Amino acid sequence: MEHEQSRRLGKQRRKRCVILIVIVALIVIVIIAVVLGLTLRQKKSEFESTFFSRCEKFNQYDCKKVWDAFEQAYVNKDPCNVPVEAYDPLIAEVPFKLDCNKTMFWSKTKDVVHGFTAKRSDCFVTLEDTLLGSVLDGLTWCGKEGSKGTFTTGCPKWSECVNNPVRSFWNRASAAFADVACGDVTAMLSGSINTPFNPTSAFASVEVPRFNASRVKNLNVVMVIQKNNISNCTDPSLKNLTQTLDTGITFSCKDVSESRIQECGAKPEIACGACW
Ligand code: DVN
Repeated sequence: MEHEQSRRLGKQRRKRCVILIVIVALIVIVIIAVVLGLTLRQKKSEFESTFFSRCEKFNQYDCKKVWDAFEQAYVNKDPCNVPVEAYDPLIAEVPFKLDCNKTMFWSKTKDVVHGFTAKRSDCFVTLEDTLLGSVLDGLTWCGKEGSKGTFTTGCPKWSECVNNPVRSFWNRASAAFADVACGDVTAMLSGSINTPFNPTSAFASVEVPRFNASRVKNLNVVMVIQKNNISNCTDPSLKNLTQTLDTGITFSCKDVSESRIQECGAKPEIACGACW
C-alpha cells in the first residue's frame, strides 16, 4: 500500500517537473522573440545605415534630424508624385554654406571630377562633396502609399516619371547648390561627347539658369580632353551656354587633358589656379 502511494507521489512530482520545464521554456522563447523583434525594428535598413554613416562623417549635423527631414519627402507617397518641393524641409535643415570661388559643377564627367575634388578639396567642392550630395550619391530610394518604409528596389527609373524621389532630390539639391555659388564658378564638361553642354542635363536646365550676376562673376569651363575626344571648347553647344548665362557673368573655356587633371589631383603642391 505504502509502496503504491510513494509510486503515485513520485509520478505526480515528475509530472509537475515536466510542466514546470515546459512553462520556463515557453517564457524563454517569448523573451527571445520580444528581444529579437525589438532589435529587428531598431535595426536600420542598409540604406539608412549608409545614410547615417556618411552623414556622421560631417560631424556638425544632427543626422537623425537630417534623416527625418529627408524621409518625409517620399515616405508613404506615390513614388511618381514626389515633386522637387518635397525636399524643401531637407534643404532648410542642411543649408549649403560654401566659400566663393570653390564651387565645381559638372556634366558627364562624374568620375573625373570627383577623382579630382576628392584629392583637392582645398581647390574645389562639388555638390557630392557636401553633406547632402554625399549621403545620397549613387543611391536609389522611394516610398509607397500605405507604407512607412523606405524601398531601394522596385522604384521608378530616372526617366520613368519626372517626379520620382531620386530625380527630384538631385534637381532640388542642384538648384540649392547653384543658388549659393559665388565669385569664380567652375564647370567640368566632357570633350568625349557630341554636345558637352547638353540642354537636358541638370547642369544646363537647373544650375546655369540659377547663376546670378549679383553673386557669380565668372563661369570657367574645363573641357576634359580624353584620348577619344570628339569635342572641345569650340563646340557650338558652348554658344548656347554663353547665351543662357545671366548678363554680366563672364565666360571662359579651356581644353584640359584628363592626365593634367589627374596630375593636379595627385600633386597638392600645384596651386589650384595653376592646374589649368
Ligand atoms: O553639376 C552637377 C552636379 O551639381 C549635379 O548635381 O548636377 C550636375 C550633374 O548633372 P548633369 O548635368 O545631369 O550630368 P549627368 O552626368 O548627365 O548626370 C549626373 C548624374 O545624374 C548621373 O551620374 C546619374 O547619376 P548616377 O546614376 O551616376 O548616380 C544621374 N542621371 C542623369 N541622367 C540620368 C541619370 N541617371 C539615370 N538615368 C539618366 N537618364
